[in-house]
Amino acid sequence: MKHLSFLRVLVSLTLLASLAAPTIAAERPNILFILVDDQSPFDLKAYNPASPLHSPNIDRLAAEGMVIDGAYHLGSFSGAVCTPSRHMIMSGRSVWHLPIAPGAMQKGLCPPNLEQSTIPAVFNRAGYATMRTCKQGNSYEAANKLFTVRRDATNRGGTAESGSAWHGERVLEYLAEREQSKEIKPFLIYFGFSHPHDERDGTPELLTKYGAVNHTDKSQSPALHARQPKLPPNYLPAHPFSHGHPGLRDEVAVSGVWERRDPATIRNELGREFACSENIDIQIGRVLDKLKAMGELDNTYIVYTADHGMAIGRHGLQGKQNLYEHTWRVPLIVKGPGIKPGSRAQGNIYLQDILATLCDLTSVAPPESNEGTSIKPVLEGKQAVVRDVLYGVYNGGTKPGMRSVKKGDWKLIKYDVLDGKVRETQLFNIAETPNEFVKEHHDPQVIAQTGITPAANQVNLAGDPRYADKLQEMEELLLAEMRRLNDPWRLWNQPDDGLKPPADAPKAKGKQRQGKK
Ligand SMILES: [Ca+2]
Repeated sequence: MKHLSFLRVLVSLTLLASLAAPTIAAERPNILFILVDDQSPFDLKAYNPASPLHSPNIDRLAAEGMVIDGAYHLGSFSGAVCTPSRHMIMSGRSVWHLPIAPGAMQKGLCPPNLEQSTIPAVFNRAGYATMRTCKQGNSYEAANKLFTVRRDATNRGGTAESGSAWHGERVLEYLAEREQSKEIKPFLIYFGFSHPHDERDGTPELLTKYGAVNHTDKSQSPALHARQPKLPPNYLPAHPFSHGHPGLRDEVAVSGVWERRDPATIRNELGREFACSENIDIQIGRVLDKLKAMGELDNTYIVYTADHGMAIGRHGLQGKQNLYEHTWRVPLIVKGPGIKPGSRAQGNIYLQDILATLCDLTSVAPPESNEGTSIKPVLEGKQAVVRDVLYGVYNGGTKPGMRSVKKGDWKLIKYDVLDGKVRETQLFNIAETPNEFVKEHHDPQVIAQTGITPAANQVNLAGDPRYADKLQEMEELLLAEMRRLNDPWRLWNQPDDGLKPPADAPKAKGKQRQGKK
């Protein structure tokens, strides 16, 4: 008798356990990975409550999920910053270990056939239905073509057919097909947009909303309009010194801006950017509504991010080829099962952590070649950060280029460009100077334009003897990170470590047209 009742208890316990644990095969979560092209986190209300951008659907994702404050991309060795960034997202590998990194394959820093270990390959093998829509080009073609369903086109126009609505339609179409065919495989949808990357041709209604026009007259600035977004707080009419990439397309040739940095041009271009970003938000809303109607929304992890940030007038820069926070950082919002609504975390994550995270959230084994770290413990509120030190590079222009390192509130940026003609160091306390103000932001003429008067300590602290020890500590951290990540260059004040710069590194040219997309 005793034995029987023990068995009965055991059976009921087993039953209870099987009810409590999700039946993995039937309920594997879906993934909706949303990637926009060129967007600063500071454009979004989730990061900058003062932003006039109307993005109710992205705001709702933030309210129902987690906002990551410290999301970064490792950087680029090319003016086309999109390209390495998208390789890192797809493969989980760090910047100098990518198949396209200068010298990486020759030095054995990247395994062959890496595309077989990227997001679509991994999730196809795991039994997911994979679908992608995104821009074409400046991406990772070998990986892109592994999605089972692929609907790519570069759409940056101001109509439904030529703009972001086209990408939204492709996802809606795919979801409708799944309904029709009664597809039971969970999905991984890579929902990419071609905007707000220039040309930022918004729809007429949204351009009007932000007081902007699709300005095409290079000979003059567009008109100022009260509805245009205000100048960014760290606006400058010019960067204080050369960024080291002469003729860089994004800094001299973007239609509507060119080399102009006057307030009317910058405010109009921000209006265009916001018109494009709001259109993206509308498309996200349509897809979320459809997922809800299908009963799939609650079992879907939704990740919203960008391939890198963007300057548009901040620090007198226009493009994505710098390491200030507005450009080095990316927005990152994640919603899904087990993530506390309205939560925030510092995270200290890189875009290369996406693959490992998606694998962890779906109990799929990450590929051996993965170097990213799952941020699941952060998303579950168990951990604040996945790393303490962050490294960034931009050296698509003259070498060795720019480098940054960040730890806690402290950030160092170094510039070693134009054959030694520019050697600059910036040290910021980001908690005290989140806008990375430099002495030019204290100029009364700039203050008159932005309406922002920086405090006396809100400045580059690299030359301040009170911070000499901190500067030394950050310099050492940067060198350690460069060594750890196999950065093939060294800066003027670092040991050369016996390195020879990669043979295939492009030489600085007078007029480069890199970074087209
Ligand atoms: Ca981009």
